[in-house]
Amino acid sequence: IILFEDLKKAVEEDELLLHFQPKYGLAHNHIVGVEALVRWEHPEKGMISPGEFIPLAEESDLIIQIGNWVLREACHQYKAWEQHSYINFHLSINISPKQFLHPNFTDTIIQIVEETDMSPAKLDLEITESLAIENTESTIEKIKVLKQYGIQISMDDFGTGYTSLSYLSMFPLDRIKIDRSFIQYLPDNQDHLAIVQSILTVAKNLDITVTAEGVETQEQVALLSTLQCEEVQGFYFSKPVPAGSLLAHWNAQL
Ligand code: G
Ligand code: G
Ligand code: MN
Ligand code: NA
Repeated sequence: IILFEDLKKAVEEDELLLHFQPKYGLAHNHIVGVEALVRWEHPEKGMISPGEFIPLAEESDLIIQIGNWVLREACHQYKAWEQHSYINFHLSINISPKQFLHPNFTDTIIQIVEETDMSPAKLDLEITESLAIENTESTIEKIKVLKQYGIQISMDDFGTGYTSLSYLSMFPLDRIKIDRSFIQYLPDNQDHLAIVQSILTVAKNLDITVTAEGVETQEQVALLSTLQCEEVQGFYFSKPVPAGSLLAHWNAQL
């Protein structure tokens, strides 16, 4: 069992770290983006998954502190990669709904981008569908401010949050990530195939890039390629890895 006090201490004592999972462009099989994923290296319990501690953090303002730490750390890492190598991919950060809804959200993001000298055009924020349903107006406003500044916006885990495809036209999104629950039973599941095809058709018409998440097999890669899905991410290509391994993956393809 994880205690709130332990998590608070972990944030203060620098026990959090980031792993990075690459996202590939299907056309050329190159890394087009990397997603930062937080981990907690507990001194006794070992590596703890964000699936366990993010929900706990979301019960208080600790999620704001963790979210800001993740963004700052990821931007610093991106700048460090840039110094070691020519890189050309974007950096994706998961944003919790509570973090997004905070009144200072856009100001804080812009402040961290400036402080770390991150290029806004290389930054991509992954938001969730629930924001679209419950806070439509203010969500659109915030997305517009960020996009005006040059930052990309993706909708994560698309298809799980009960938004309809028509929501996509209301939000100025750069990308949607199809939830892995619609990918994992491909190519066999005909219902999921129909859903994925519909998402791809609508997204294409709206000029929104699509990433398929949770790609684990060669058959799925072949199918998604036939369907002209632009981007893929999943264990078939790479698990989330430490920063050094990520750069090695990138350099290996140059
Ligand atoms: O990496 P893993 O599969 O264990 O991630 C589990 C969940 O935690 C995923 O839903 C992922 O989006 C979320 N997550 C990982 N890192 C972060 C983060 O930095 N911020 C937020 N809000 N969620 C994260
Ligand atoms: O909610 P979000 O999409 O941000 O969650 C990302 C998490 O999904 C990552 O932390 C990673 O551990 C997990 N993940 C990524 N690719 C795969 C995959 O191919 N299969 C499975 N089962 N999980 C994956
Ligand atoms: Mn994500
Ligand atoms: Na996702």
